[in-house]
Amino acid sequence: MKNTILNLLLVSIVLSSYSQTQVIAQNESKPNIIFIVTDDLGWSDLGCYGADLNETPNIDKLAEKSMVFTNSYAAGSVCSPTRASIMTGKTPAKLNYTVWSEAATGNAEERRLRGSKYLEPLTLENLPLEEISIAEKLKSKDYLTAHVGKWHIGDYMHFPNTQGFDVSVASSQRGAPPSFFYPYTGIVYDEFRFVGDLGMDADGKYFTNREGEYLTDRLTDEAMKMIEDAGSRPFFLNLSYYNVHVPIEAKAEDITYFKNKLSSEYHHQNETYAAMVKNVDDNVGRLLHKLDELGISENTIVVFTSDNGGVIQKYKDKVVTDNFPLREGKGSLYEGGIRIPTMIFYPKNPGKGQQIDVPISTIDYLPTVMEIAGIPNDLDNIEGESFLPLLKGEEAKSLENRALYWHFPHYYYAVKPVSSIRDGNWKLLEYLEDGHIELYNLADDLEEKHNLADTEPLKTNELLSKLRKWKTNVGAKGIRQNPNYKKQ
Ligand SMILES: [Ca+2]
Repeated sequence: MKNTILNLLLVSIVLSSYSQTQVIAQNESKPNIIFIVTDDLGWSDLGCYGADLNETPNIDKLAEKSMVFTNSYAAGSVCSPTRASIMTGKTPAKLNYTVWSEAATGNAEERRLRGSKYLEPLTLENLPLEEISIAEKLKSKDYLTAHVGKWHIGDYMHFPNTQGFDVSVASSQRGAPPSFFYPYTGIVYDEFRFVGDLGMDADGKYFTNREGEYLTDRLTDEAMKMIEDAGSRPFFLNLSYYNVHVPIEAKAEDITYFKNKLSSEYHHQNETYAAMVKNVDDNVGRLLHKLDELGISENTIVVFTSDNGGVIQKYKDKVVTDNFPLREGKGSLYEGGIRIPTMIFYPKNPGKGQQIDVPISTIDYLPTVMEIAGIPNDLDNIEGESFLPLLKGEEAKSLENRALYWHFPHYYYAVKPVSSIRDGNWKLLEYLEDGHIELYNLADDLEEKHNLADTEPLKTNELLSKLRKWKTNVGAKGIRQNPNYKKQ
């Protein structure tokens, strides 16, 4: 017995003199958690998801040791709603945060003035302070909580520090930087925009020589600094890249590389966008390398995902991306707008790149992370469900059997106000202007080409009834006739 105690003492002395960080970081009950949330990255934008022009060797390598989700959904089809769902475990409809912040209240007023036939509901532009966030929950377990990058769910009075983040760098109320190059300032829509905190180095010096610096490189630098500074504390890092949202801007040498690679055979035809994707990949590589260097990779969960589907409109006369084989893109409730690439490295049960086909949603992150960190789920009004069993390689019948819901009572390019449900392989969309219904079977029609609403009336009624019941339960706001509308 004495020998055993002596040995333990010796081991602890050796370990503590070797590296305290390493010893405590290996506390498996509190693994570090990193979310890498890209912006507008489409379902087929990564090499491991079938991209042709784009190249993502580092992310593909991460996929090889991760679980790769083939039916991962954003709870919203645009930025802010999904981001709010990640933070709270609630759907955008329940939060009444169904459109991006800038469009939330102003757009409804604008439509009223324009005399459109239907008015969008008034929705939130700030995540209410009383909402309980994933960071608040982890902070209660003594995690260091850090947000780096795009926030887009609130103004300065609703920044990450109001939602449980100890550290917040480069946050922005707006959805996109004016430029991806230093100093990240400029006029957009007649408004002066900037990305906070990046004009000053950590040593307190302003405007050092950062000419040509690219935003995503800088965010990764800041994230790596945070990881180093975390020392012995377990950390939650919400690394929220502004890539690959517009403005479509990348480094000249990367653009040249993809311009030379372009082929008319490819689905993807935008060399600058491919260069932006490459930059994300480079930075994921750097970040993972840093985890290896610090010896904490084996105790760090890494989630890589996006916030909505890829943009299929043009930016500066060039189509941004293509979500093949999925229909449509950002804003839409067809698969191209909501199905997103997602991989998770869970060190206790590392994957081998295997595909998980069970649908998951961004509403599931809060309960999943709480379960991982051993935090009792006392939140009775969230809608997400922990998918930890899937990470452990176990069955999850309740996830397989549940339905997922979306509600977008707004206009976005060709997208009209619409609600949707996915139940098993069935997917139904209800368009709110004229009430028309579409029903698809994703098992053999992933492209959503064959509307079965007329030929499958029983299934249509079943899903429609579920969808409407859900909308009533969560208090989803609809569109309404504009009393001031005058037919031209
Ligand atoms: Ca987005």
